[in-house]
Amino acid sequence: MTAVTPAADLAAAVQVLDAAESVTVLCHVQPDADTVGSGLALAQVLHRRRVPVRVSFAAPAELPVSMRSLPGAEHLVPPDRVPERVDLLVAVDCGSAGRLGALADRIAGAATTLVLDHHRSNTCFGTVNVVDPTAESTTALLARIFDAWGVPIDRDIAHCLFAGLVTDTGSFKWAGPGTHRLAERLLATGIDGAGITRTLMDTHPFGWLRMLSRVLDTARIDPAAAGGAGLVSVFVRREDIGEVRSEEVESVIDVIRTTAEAAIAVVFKESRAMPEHWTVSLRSRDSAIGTADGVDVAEVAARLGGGGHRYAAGYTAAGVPEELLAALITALEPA
Ligand SMILES: [Mn+2]
Repeated sequence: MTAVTPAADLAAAVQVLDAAESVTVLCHVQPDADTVGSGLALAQVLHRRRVPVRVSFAAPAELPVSMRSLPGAEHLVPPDRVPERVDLLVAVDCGSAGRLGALADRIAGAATTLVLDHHRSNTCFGTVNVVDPTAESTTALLARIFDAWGVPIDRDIAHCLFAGLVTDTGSFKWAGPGTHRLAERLLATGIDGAGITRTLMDTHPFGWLRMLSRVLDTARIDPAAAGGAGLVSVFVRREDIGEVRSEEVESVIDVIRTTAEAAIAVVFKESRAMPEHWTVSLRSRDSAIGTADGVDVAEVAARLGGGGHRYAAGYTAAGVPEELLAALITALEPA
């Protein structure tokens, strides 16, 4: 059966958006194409309705290069241009207030906070929370909200929505009933789906190959981890990153998680600015097709202070590699 967002949730979102006199949309730190696509799609809709709107994210300072061709980028402002007091604040694709980074303090100064998200671990930190874990992406949830609102989805908005859909489904590898129907509808507006996908997911500078070879050389496997499910792990240290973009670092997990001998994959990514501070990406796979009985990494990440989805989650940590790996292996032990 096709997943459906409860009509009451959609109506609640529409009511808040429709009543807003000005809107500040916040994306999560280290933004991906789902949070930025959601932010820019919503900004374009509001702008056309003559509602003043700005979109921002706390870090890094620049929008990742792969997302710069997304329509609506003119609505982006640096975080220091987000005032202390705002009318309606909309957080897109953020499972918790912490995902807003330094902009999380703007919630206190917002008349209303609307949370639009699809992370199962969402803490519902808004005044109004529309959280649908059955949505493939936050942009898919937005498509449902736009429909409930009577907003037409044209080519520019479809481009942003498709960006989130194609990336969060891993190029439609994790598609569910209805996913392709939404993709078909977005493609029918005339967007270049192959071009958008290539720009966002399949384009890396030559330096990526060198970075990969250094990093992959350090990969290790722990077959006994997670009660025998197996863990493959990699550390991306500051000196490995060199000049490559954040997109290149984020792509490492997609190579690691293909390891046959491990049901769980982890990549520890060291901060460029702060030595021994790491963001951690966790992936789990179904143990068999259609069984959905793989390890729930959202639960594991939550135990370590993070969150996410059943098969893709993350957290942050500080320390030396051996300690971080040991802490994760402990957290992976079956209860
Ligand atoms: Mn997402």
